[in-house]
Amino acid sequence: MGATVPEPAGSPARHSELLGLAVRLAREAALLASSMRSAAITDIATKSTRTDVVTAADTAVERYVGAALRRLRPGDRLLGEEAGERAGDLGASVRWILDPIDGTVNYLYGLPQWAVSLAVEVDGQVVAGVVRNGGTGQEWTALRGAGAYRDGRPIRCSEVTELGQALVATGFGYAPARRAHQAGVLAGLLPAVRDIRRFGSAALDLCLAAQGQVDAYFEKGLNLWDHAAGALVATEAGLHVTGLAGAPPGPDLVLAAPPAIHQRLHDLLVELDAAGGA
Ligand code: LIP
Repeated sequence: MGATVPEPAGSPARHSELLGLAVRLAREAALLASSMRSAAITDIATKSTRTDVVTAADTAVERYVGAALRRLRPGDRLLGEEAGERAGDLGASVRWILDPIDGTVNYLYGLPQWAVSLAVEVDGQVVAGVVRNGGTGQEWTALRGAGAYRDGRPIRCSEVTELGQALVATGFGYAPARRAHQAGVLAGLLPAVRDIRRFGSAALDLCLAAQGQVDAYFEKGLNLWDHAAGALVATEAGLHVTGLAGAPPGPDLVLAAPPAIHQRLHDLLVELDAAGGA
């Protein structure tokens, strides 16, 4: 029997294999975070501000996933929220993008709205992603071009056609000056939409939008690890996920909205300077 020829990194079969590993690691990571919460919340550090917290669980989860990937996928790259970029082999085509605990403040307060978010990028494009709510056990997955799922069942986004009927999720930065600007954006947005929701985890906000439990989501100031996996879930569920003026989602703005209202919501956010401020 001839030697098995490894699948090229870009093949759908390989993407599915990468998703399988991502799901396994996300489940193990969520269990680790849950198991150590009572201890983890006694060892808290802060980052950009006194309310931008990192717990021992954030660090432990990232170390766990990093060690597993070094063992199982030694040549791959890893970008993690706490440790930053870890180089892989020269020319490595696969990069893992991890937020060990997205919604850290919720985790700290015992609110069941925090997630392990793990995306897999091949040749610069996210092709697979998993978001696992560590508080509820709900799990969203997506493969590029193959749909979005929650707990293995297909999901689709909202079909809302009027901005005034849209329930819109958002989030805020940690710096007081940015929060003041974002409050001004909200003041302009509130009269134009059904209502606003703020749950505290970008990854989960994108998944809620993917399954139509909110109609749209936007936020300024996110890092790639906050939205890489959730944005794929949202895209595969039928949402337009963009940044400003056709740019890809990024630190200036992440906007996920159904096709029928995306442009109007985008233009209103531009008018309100949602990507501006400190
Ligand atoms: C969180 C984001 C959320 C944002 C929070 C915070 P973290 O990420 O997921 O959307 O509004 O301020 O940045 O810090 O919990 O990983």
